[in-house]
Amino acid sequence: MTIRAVLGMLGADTHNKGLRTFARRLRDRGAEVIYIGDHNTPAQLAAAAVAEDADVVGVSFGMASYLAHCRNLVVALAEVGGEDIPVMVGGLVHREDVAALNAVGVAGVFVPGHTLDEVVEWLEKTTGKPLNPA
Ligand code: B12
Repeated sequence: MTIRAVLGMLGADTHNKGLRTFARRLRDRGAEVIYIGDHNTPAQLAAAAVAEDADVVGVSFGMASYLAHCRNLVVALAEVGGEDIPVMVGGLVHREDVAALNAVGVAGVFVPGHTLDEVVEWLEKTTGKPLNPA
């Protein structure tokens, strides 16, 4: 079984082009991608991740509101029994905020310049699953 990723935008940030592009690329590498669109609350995204039996949940930001949203997402996941589902974040994330994001419980932070190969390597290591099972 391959990696199942639930992806969605949080809050008012509609810079979804990056996440839609990432979703397609991840799908083309063999992942099962469930893309739930814009304007989600952390609770909605957490509920989708648990309902879809996700191996990872991914969010993307074009605006600098990611720290509060990510903190709330990690809390929301714990509230619905999804505390073991790792959170990854990408988009326009500043390198100097990586430590703060890790501190609120984000497992994978990908800043501009990270390659898809690096994300795939992280995903396989973090979930313990191969993207292209034989
Ligand atoms: C296109 C764009 C828009 C479009 C968005 C269209 C859409 N549907 O996405 C529109 C015109 C709607 C828009 C609106 C606004 N925008 Co705008 N926008 C941009 C712009 C020019 C490009 C962003 C983009 O699409 N890049 C292309 C994608 C493919 O790249 P990417 O996001 O980096 O994604 C790649 C990787 O990062 C990675 N990735 C992405 N997500 C994820 C997630 C995970 C988990 C992983 C692993 C990887 C990953 O994979 C992707 C593919 O390689 C940027 C400037 C810039 N050059 O970045 C400004 C920018 C993001 N916008 C900005 C602003 C201010 C706004 C507005 C507030 C403007 C206004 N006053 O109305 C509004 C806000 C709208 C809202 N509510 O969100 C600012 C944000 C500043 C900040 N960070 O605080 C920027 C940086 C411009 C600037 N220099 O000021 N915008």
